[in-house]
Amino acid sequence: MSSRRELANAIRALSMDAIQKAKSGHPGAPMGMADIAEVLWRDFICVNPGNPQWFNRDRFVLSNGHGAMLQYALLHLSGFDLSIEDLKQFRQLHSKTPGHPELHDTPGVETTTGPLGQGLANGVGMALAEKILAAEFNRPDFTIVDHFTYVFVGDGCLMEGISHEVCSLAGTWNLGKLIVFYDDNGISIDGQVKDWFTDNTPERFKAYHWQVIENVDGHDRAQITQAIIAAQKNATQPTLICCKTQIGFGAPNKANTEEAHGSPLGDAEIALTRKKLDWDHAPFEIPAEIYEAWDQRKIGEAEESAWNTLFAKYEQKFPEEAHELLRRIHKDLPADFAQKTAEYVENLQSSSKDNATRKDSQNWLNQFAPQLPELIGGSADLTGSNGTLWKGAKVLSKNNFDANYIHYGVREFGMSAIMNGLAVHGAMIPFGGTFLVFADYARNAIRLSAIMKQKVIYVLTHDSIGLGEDGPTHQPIEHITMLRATPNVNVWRPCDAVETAVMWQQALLTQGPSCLLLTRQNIQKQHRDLEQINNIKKGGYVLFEGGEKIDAIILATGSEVEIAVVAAKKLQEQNIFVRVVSMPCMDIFKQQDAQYRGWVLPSDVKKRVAIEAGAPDSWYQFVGLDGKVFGIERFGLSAPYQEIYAEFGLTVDKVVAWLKA
Ligand SMILES: Cc1ncc(C[n+]2csc(CCOP(=O)(O)OP(=O)(O)O)c2C)c(N)n1
Repeated sequence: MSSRRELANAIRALSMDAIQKAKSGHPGAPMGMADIAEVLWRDFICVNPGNPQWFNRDRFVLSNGHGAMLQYALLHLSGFDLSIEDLKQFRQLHSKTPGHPELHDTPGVETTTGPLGQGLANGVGMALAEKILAAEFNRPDFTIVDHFTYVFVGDGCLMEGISHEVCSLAGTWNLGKLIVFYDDNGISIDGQVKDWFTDNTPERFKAYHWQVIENVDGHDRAQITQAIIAAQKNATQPTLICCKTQIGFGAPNKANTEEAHGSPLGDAEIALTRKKLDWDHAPFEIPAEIYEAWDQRKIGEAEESAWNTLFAKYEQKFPEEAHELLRRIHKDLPADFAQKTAEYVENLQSSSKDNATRKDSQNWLNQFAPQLPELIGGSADLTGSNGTLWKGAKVLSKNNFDANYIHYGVREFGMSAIMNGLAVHGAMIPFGGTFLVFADYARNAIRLSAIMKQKVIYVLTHDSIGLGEDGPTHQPIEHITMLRATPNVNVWRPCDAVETAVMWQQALLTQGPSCLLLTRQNIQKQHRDLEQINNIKKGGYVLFEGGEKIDAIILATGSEVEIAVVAAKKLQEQNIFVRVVSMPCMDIFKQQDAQYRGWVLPSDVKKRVAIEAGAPDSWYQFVGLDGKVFGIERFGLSAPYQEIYAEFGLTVDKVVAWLKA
């Protein structure tokens, strides 16, 4: 029978050989954490390789995602659909084994990791999702939502500021089923961390109200086992298991040095490592008995089948709950969602008033959030300003997880990465608010929502100089362009209640992130017929037509649409006929067919103006080089907003003057 060290060495060998073959990668962490991974994956983790999506599986996150080969080796050895040929393709074009773990690319990978610290935040989100769903759906004798979330982190994850944001919350929320393994190897890329990372990590986590298990020898199976048992037993505190390990364990010259961190060990060192580990198999050759010992397929199948039996009984006893949970797992919106929201939009056209779009957004939530129990709202301490709380929302606290609203505190990045964790966990749709200007703080998590195509909704209010007196630090300028430049994100900037309602409807119908940019200030309601209302969801549409012929086109979004319409009306009085195109979502407009785009923006109309209180860059594709963008290319000002608009020339008179010139 293979010894457990040999089983761990299979991970080491696969990692060093795949990285050597790829001529790039990070062998140190996989080799250092192999013993921990072997104990966790063979003795504790509850997953079904035959069905990686089984809902009640334990979640595993490799937050130190550069150690990707560790996860690939684990998945391969455990029997997931990841062959030895796939491992040989590590880091190659279109392989199932990309350079860092990517959701959707590899069966068994739960979230995309690599940007350090965010996997840990995703893990907090997953553990939170488990707790919220358990509170809603579990019944006595029917703990149908009941799993652990395991996260591996390195020094890098714990140095990143986001680890503070999310671990503070995990402690506050008593996330007892979150178990984090700290790979305390004393090394990061620049060398020994003792010169840049001297926190007392155990004390730091105790201060967050975590259970901390210190001084575990990460190469000693008995100690690792004991630590996991103690972690699982503690239902009221998340656990940090601090494991002392050697980076590159087994490599005689490179272990314990930064040389093992991020480059192939090299043929000579690999040969010596084979000797030292007593591993005399050829690259990518794993003895049958080692495969057998690792194989989790039967156990996983049995675990899922036991759960299926439990769920079948649950379904009999609690048919409504079972049906509801399945609906959410399958990402189905309530059957009448599209119809009801469409009717609401039509009514709004006559019933709504001039308003701030953040208020319109809150009105929409008041109407529909109660009908969407999968929505988990929240804000980074700007609830009142963002308008994210709706009537009847249940606020989450450590004593109440039967909830759907989260006060994240002042933690924009943490909130956003936790929302990614909630979304990838499944059965929930998170949305969270902050000011648009602080999208910068959340930025890389928004990027990961986009890479992973997760339905995470960012409510970003105070979307321009229109917020007024708070001044340049609070007035977004470059943010709209930055968000639009991010692939897979729909950036909405509605101009009134009707567009705001369509925006929410579309954000919920889209499998991917949406950013909702909303005003602080009141803006004018626009008039539309039914066809125009129906065209809002196309991202851009003709809102106002000056006359039969089109002398010029003004494009605008959000608060600047009213400037465009008033300017067009003034010009109409002077027999200059201007079409106004409202473009609440440029990303979606660009996806429309050429015929529609050409109909909205006829190519023979060259005189074009765009108005948007932000960086002008994204508009030149629509106005052309001869066109004019009324935008802002400097930081804002502290003053009543009407004065700032005048100061920056974003006025009806300036637009009229340019079009007449
Ligand atoms: C946010 C972020 N910043 C920087 C990097 C680049 N990077 C990858 S690994 C690493 C060092 C991580 O050190 P540690 O967690 O101790 O990993 P180990 O050396 O133990 O493998 C850095 C800086 C990254 N992946 N993410």
